[in-house]
Amino acid sequence: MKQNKNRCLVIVFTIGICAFNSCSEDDAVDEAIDNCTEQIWYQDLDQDGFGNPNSFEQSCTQPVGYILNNSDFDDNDATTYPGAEEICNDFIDNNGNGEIDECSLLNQISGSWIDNFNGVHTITNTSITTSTNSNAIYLYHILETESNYVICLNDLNNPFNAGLYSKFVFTNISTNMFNLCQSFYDSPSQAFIENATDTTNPGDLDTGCGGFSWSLMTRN
Ligand SMILES: [Ca+2]
Ligand SMILES: [Ca+2]
Ligand SMILES: [Ca+2]
Ligand SMILES: [Ca+2]
Repeated sequence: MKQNKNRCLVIVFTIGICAFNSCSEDDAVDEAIDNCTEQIWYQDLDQDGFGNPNSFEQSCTQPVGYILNNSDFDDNDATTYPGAEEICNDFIDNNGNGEIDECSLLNQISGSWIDNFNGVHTITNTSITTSTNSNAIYLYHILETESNYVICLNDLNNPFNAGLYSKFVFTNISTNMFNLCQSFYDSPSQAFIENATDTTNPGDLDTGCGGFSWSLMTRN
């Protein structure tokens, strides 16, 4: 914590001495006193625009590195402040709501990914598009999102199983990779998948996807 300097009090003290000594203050000092409105300025060490409530100075003018805001709860990390976007998988409570990495599934897996067979997968909030290494393109419309899977309607133009329903299960999600298993691909309805037993096994990446291996997806 920095020790504050009360500049106004210094000026007043100086004037007091001058009055005692019958000296006269010039107009500039009088004006400085009149215009001095002190404020409390808070240090913003990480420069995220939010100040440290425990480190402040009182001054008429803004000290370098100090701001009026005092709501930063970690002034050594520019990714943390009230209202910050929660960054997934960094093990930090970025927005200070008491929850660490509270990210939705789609928040974590949105983007472009490439699988271990060179297929490219583009995931948005509403769809999964997969282009295989044989250039076939599959589009799946996301109908339901849970913590580790989505249920989709297969697009009517898909090369196979058009208009039927799929389930994609995700595991080992990190910033730059995850494992994926399409555990259902030709189901007659969304309800059918919801009521069916999913036999995927995230503990067995080699054969835990219906006897096949889970796809390893890395950020494209
Ligand atoms: Ca700050
Ligand atoms: Ca901060
Ligand atoms: Ca949080
Ligand atoms: Ca976080």
